[in-house]
Amino acid sequence: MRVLFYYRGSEHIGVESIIAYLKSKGHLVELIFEPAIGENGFVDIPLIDKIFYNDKMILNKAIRFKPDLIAFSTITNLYMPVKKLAKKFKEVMPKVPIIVGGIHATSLPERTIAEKNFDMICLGEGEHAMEELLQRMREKKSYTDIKNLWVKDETGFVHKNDKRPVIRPLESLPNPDKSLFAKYGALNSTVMIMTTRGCPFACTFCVNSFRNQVYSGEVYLRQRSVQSVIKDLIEIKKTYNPKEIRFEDDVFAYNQKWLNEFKVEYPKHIGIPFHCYVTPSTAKDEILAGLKQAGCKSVSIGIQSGSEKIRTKLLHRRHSDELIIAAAERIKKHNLKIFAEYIFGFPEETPEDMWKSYELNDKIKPFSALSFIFYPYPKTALAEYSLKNGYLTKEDYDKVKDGYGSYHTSCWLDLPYKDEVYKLNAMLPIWNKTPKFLKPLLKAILKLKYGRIHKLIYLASIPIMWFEEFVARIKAMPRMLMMTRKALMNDDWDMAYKDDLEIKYLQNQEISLQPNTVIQKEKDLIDVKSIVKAKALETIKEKRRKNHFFHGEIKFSK
Ligand code: B12
Ligand code: SF4
Repeated sequence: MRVLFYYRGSEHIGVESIIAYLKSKGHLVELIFEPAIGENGFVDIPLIDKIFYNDKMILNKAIRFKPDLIAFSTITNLYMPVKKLAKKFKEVMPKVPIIVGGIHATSLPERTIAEKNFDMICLGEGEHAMEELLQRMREKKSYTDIKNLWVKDETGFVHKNDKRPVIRPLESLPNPDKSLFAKYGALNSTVMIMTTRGCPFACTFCVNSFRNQVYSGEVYLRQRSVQSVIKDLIEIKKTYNPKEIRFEDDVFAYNQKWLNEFKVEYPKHIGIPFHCYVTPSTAKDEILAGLKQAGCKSVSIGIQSGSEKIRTKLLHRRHSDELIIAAAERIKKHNLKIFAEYIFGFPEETPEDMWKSYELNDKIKPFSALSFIFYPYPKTALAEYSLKNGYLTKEDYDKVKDGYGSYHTSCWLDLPYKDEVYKLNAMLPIWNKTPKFLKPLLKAILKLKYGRIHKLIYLASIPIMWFEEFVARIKAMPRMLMMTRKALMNDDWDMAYKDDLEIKYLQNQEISLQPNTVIQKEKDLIDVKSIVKAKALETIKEKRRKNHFFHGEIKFSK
């Protein structure tokens, strides 16, 4: 079958994984990618992209590909452009079904499937559900009962199917296929990879607070074996020759045993400097020493708030100030650069709490401080808390659910100190780089009413946060735009592609009907073996669940 994916803004590891899986099952997959350089959450200048490519080129490419299925992936902040493009695709190809997956559809299934141009949505992992869907489409069978999918039928009724167990082991999937993103120039000198799915923690502002609860009967967190990661990286190194690797795992190398193997294998086979994420509680001496030995040059660490009260009571991050300061000292001792991340504008946060972030940052002295504004991502525990406690109006939550604004620019909560949120968010990166004797000047600017000067300082701070990365990205932009134009105008898919199985099926319909008949007959028999197997599996699952860090519903304490 012919599947056309759409994504914008950056490469997407989840989509790359589905692409690889579908290709391995013999489907023809194509991608339309938009760099959307002018709409990156900081600035909104779509003209930058329009000079190089436009919707007409996108639609023409889609029509030429003749897809059997159009597949969108979306996070909340991309929902609007996805909705708009789906409408255009439906206008020119009304018979081609459209499926939408990703964290947005997973968090807000009712709202997403209600959109008239979407025929199906996928909740959770897409590899197996997509393959089953294509298989059914290929065999001209009904596909309204596929697990993980919600499917609209001809009457408009939505079939809401159960969820599948999470994919385990992750090595049962092929390595993510980056080639379609690469032809659009979406990969630059830094290449991203993930070794896990999920996070051992469940901070209330993060998508994991909601996802861990949806999968509360089983452990969502899974890790690929070192062997499989290294094999993947060897290919990446050979094909894309990156200067740096970014491990995008929510928390990297929290598992000492895994790291002990990785720290030997990575330098032996890969040897490219890398960046990854740690938390104040996982940044232990032994872990950091392992990371350094492996070739790590820098780490991001989420501090989120300088106020211990906000961190522990509201964010469910059990990190005392001392623990954070000690973790930062250890990271520096191991000669790793620190990128510290903060969020301003939490419910209940006072200007004094916010100022504590500046004070704590002064103690940590990171290489770079990155700051964001709290964005109440749908269904996260803290978004729901904000709504319940009057910090977020229903109307504004609806705007968030449509993806308006960004965590760089929008404070959606009704806070008495909104200006302080904007000011303190805008100035932290510069504050971090300013020598002590100049800090009184910044303090004076912070005392001014929020205005242009703070916005200007924020814009100026973007390159300061990570200068090398900023320069690399700016340099990569023209190439990315040119490559996008070229990829949209040239068709390089396999023109001779024939769906062999579909042809076989059409010639001899019994091929796929036979197994069904057998299942029908066996239905009434009691299969003792499979009952025993299911029980054993349940016991293993329960044990895994008990050993996991996160055990159920989040309870907020005042
Ligand atoms: C890696 C990562 C990035 C990377 C790469 C992007 C990517 N998604 O690969 C970078 C650094 C570029 C990035 C950027 C941003 N990110 Co980000 N990112 C992540 C992270 C840590 C992992 C995503 C991932 O690859 N997971 C592993 C894959 C396998 O899972 P998956 O993406 O969910 O995909 C599976 C399913 O969702 C499903 N699926 C996905 N798409 C589709 C499509 C179809 C048709 C089907 C059937 C199924 C399906 O199948 C996939 C495979 O099983 C998540 C946090 C998290 N743990 O999920 C945040 C996260 C996705 N990011 C987030 C955000 C906000 C952003 C930014 C907007 C931040 C910013 N800078 O402004 C940008 C947006 C850039 C962009 N255009 O995508 C939010 C989104 C929240 C929300 N509700 O929308 C998350 C959830 C983090 C958070 N705050 O909680 N991100
Ligand atoms: S540690 Fe990071 S990724 Fe994990 S739940 Fe907390 S904020 Fe989310």
